[in-house]
Amino acid sequence: STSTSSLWYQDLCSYKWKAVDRDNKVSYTLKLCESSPPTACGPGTAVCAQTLGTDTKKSVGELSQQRLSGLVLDYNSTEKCPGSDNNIQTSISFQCGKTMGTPEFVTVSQCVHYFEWRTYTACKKDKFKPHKEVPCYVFDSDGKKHDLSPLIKVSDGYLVDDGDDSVDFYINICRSLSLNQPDKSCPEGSAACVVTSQGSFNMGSPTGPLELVDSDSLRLQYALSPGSSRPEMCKDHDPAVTITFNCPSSRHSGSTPKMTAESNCRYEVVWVTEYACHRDYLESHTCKLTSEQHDISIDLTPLTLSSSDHPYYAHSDPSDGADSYVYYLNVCGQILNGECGDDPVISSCQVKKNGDVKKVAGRNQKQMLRYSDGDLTLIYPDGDKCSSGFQRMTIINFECNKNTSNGGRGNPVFAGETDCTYYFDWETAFACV
Ligand code: M6P
Repeated sequence: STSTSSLWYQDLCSYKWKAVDRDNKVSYTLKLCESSPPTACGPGTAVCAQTLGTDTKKSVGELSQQRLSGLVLDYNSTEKCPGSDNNIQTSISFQCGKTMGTPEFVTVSQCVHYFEWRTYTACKKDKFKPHKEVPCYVFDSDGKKHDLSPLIKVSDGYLVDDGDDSVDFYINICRSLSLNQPDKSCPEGSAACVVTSQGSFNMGSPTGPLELVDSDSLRLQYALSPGSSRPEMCKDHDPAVTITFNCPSSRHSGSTPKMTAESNCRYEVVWVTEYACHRDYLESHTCKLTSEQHDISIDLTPLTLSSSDHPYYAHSDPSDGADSYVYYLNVCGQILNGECGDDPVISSCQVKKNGDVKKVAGRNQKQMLRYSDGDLTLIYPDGDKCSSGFQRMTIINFECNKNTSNGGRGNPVFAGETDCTYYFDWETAFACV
């Protein structure tokens, strides 16, 4: 057998992955590598399809029938596709992402089961590779996905509210921390750490994937990895951190993670957050959220510009002498000034002010509108690639303001760029709930 240690997707081998096709009620389990845990279809199967709520299962891809070309991983099965010469098969298309990500079911067409996966393992030069990260999603018993990935910090961490000003307790979610404040740092590899006047101490990193407690509650556990030394302040006790995420029973504006118990370096953290709720409650692929599905009613379509309107734009004018850009945006529609081309799916375009650089900074084909913990966010992924392999992405954070200009529409304000993700703040009357 061949060694997988040099494979770019090797970090994904330690886990069994799951994706669900809700429309056809099929649950898929993925075993990407020989060393990965087996699926219910047996040890030779790479992709096992199961009808939700039944025992019916079959292989739609065998591990021995794997082909890798570029960032596409295909697995043939041994069964013929009815009415065709091809076999039933699976095709997983990877893209560079900033976290480990999750496989997403796309479609089945002519017996090919398609998946997409945005993951740091597919980026160039280990650009977003963390010290440690674990799968950050679960499916509940109804096949609904709960995904905490939006909470993962690529840099920085969360300060836990522990009612003690002399000690700062930091965590990251599903991933090791990298604090970038100058005076505060956590030991390398820690996902929970205590910062005191004596220094900073590693309180552990995830011991396994995110777990489902029940349909409204998720759990992560952190402990010291083998070889890390126990902080002196813990004396004879091994540090252990349990973080419980609770989905609130009705709409709820954000709160911070709270320390609910601590003794002998055992910490219990509880976070009431809507990110723990199932994803279809939080997200929409249109420009609307409805009270039936989302328990909140929002319609951003009045912001969509038509060809007679001036485009929305925002300037970045960095004080540090870096390049200046103007960004053109539309909301749930294409950019009509043609600066980045006439493609109807372009919704965000970056133009360098003194130069000829024009980059698509996001497309609306797979746009996503999310309302969670009081934040209304519109995401345009799939822009032009940066050198890391990451496709430029635009994230607009809408705020309610009933008194904005432009007929209540308001205007976007550039808030910053981190590694080819562009952030905008936008006050508008149409974000009021
Ligand atoms: C351009 C702009 C920047 C971006 C940079 C990335 O200058 O689009 O916003 O950060 O490209 O450059 P590279 O592909 O070399 O990483």
